[in-house]
Amino acid sequence: MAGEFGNPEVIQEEVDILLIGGGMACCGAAYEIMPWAKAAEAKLGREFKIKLVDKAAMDRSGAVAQGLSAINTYIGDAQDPADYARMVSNDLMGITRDDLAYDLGRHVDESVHLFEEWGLPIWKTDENGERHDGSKGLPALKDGGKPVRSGKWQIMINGESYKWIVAEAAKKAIGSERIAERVFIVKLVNDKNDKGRVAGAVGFSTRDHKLMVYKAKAILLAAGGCVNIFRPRSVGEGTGRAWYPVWNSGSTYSMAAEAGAELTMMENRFVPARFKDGYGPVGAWFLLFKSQATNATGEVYMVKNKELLNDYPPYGQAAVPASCLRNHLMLKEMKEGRGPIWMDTVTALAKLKETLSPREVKHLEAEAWEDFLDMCVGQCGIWVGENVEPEKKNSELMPTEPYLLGSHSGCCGIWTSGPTDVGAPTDEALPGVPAHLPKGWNWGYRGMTTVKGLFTAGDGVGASGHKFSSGSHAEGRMAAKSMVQYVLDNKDWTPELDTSVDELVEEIYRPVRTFLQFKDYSTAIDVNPNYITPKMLQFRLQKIMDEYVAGVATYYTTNEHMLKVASEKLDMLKEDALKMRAKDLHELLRAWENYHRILTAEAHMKHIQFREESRYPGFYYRMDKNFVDEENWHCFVNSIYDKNTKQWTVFKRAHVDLVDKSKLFKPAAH
Ligand code: SFD
Ligand code: AMP
Repeated sequence: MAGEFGNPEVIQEEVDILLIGGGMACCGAAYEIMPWAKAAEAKLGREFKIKLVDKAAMDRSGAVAQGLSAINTYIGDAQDPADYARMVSNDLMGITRDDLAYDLGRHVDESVHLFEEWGLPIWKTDENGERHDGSKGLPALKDGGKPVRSGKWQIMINGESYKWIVAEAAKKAIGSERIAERVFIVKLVNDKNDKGRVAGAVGFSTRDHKLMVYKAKAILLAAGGCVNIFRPRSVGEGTGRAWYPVWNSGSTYSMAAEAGAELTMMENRFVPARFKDGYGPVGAWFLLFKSQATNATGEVYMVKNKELLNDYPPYGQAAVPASCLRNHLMLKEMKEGRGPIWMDTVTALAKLKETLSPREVKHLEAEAWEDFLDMCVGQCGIWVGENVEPEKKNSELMPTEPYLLGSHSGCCGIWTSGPTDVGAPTDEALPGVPAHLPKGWNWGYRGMTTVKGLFTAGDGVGASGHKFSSGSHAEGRMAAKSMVQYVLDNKDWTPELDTSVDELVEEIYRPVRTFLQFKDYSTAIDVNPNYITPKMLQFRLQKIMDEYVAGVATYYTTNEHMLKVASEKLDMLKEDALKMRAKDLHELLRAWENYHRILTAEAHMKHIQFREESRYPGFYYRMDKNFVDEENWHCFVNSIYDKNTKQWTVFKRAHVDLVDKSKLFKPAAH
């Protein structure tokens, strides 16, 4: 029976593996999975069933929707995966999982080589050292072609169609019959007989009146990071603009938490320095164009304020200060009234003209625009609207509102099982698990969360970071392989949902029922004492987070008292969230996105409350504990949510360095 509004058709499907998301990580998983699944079929003696569901259309879904101008993680032959693990650790203030970073470092280049094979143009340097964009036809990276490095880890691409290219390969690999686009997953369902295991997921179509109930033996939850829990700088006429994609709504963290998965480092956030109002990324400007950022009077704050780096680990020794510390030095200028902050594009481009050939200069001037046209077209709109020619007029920089993510320069996410063959032997190993990683870092399947059968990748994997697009793809591939193994190891187990389908339908359609029940009570559809619109609820969440949990309103500051107020207000918001209305499928999507955002925001707040120090100055400050306390807080902060009691348990986990970090430090001055 075809569904109708308020009375959806219920579609039930049973698969071996469900992939939630169609972004970089799930595209990696989709590409990788088929050969392993085919091999598994021989052992199972039946078809291996796979389904990928994405809330949007894969060609342009997720963070890479608009494209990108650089691949930020390519190891190459001048560095090794241990160097990469060091860089990740340094940028995230010393608390990351070396096993995860190292493992990613040794696999990521293969994904980049595949992108090139699929048609992504990668910039190259020729035998004379001249740079060419991807159209020149120089040898492929895998055949010894030399990439144009913007920075030590980043390579330049012509990447407007990056996502399209990666999605095409993923779709071709698993086939369109295994893909459901525009299906929003609302929640995971645990197993009836084992609460610590995942057994399925439910969602709804954002186009048709259909509700989907999937049973699965293993699930990859890779639905991106979380945007729009803080009031954005862009309000009013600018509403909707953000740097990270607004459709990353915390589904990964909230659904994992509700299923009982242990989260890690949810106090971490990313506050990127960006071109003001258009949110244009700065990487190419700092690294490729060698531009500098200054205060209002032209002073370079990274030089002027460098003493501030001595207050925080590694106490001024890092060759490249962590992203949060770069913000910290910038914020001093802003807070003390020496803003605005300028990206000195004029000097940077003039200097490049002194050393490059005329052809390269022309190319770079075009790249100044193409950098944004490829990945953040709104920034070009701002430049055009404000008569900015970067070779003639500098642009303002601004730290943005906070975003939660685990794949870019942030490390919040889910605690996952590490690789099985990395790390020094330790006598702390679990019985039956090879002695190689600290206790609690590996339980057999790479990328599995602490919930059996639930895997994650990309923004979902916490305590690592700096994977970016390429690393997220690689991590999805690794998860695919171990999920197939997990299914094989559990071949006699059949998932059973712990909640009835009727109850699930009732819950998911509650905002629709609320609307239908009360819509005629008032004459103005948005004004009604019986319900709240998702848009208004989102404003409320953003106001709480902005004003009490260290958003832009307070220059990223908070304290224990403000957090207590936030906690009370979030509790009331959660009560009111049950009264959200959905007047159509679009609002139903918005309602459930909000629900995911609220739980993610709560996790963030609880973790900041628990960590009694300011580990990430420049990203947030607990003014009552405005220091880094290496003695007591050089540790992971992890949490588990209980969906029945709605309580969080937050706790410490020991941090262990597996890679020697001293190589990061500057040579001693003589
Ligand atoms: O310039 C549901 N990123 C950059 N990476 C680079 O390699 N180079 C760059 O240049 C980078 N920069 C950059 C980047 C991102 C953005 C937005 C800009 C600039 C402007 C970061 C990468 O893009 C990022 O690390 C990866 O994409 C992360 O991959 P992944 O797979 O973890 O997330 P995703 O790609 O966003 O995909 C999420 C998917 O989930 C879907 N989804 N589906 C079903 N149900 C739900 N409930 C769902 N919720 C979400 C989404 O539709 C999507 O398919 S720069 O700044 O440095
Ligand atoms: P962004 O455009 O800010 O997202 O940065 C892209 C890449 O460049 C990331 O790997 C950043 O860590 C790196 N990056 C950006 N700015 C700087 C900087 N000033 N110094 C060193 N690395 C940077």
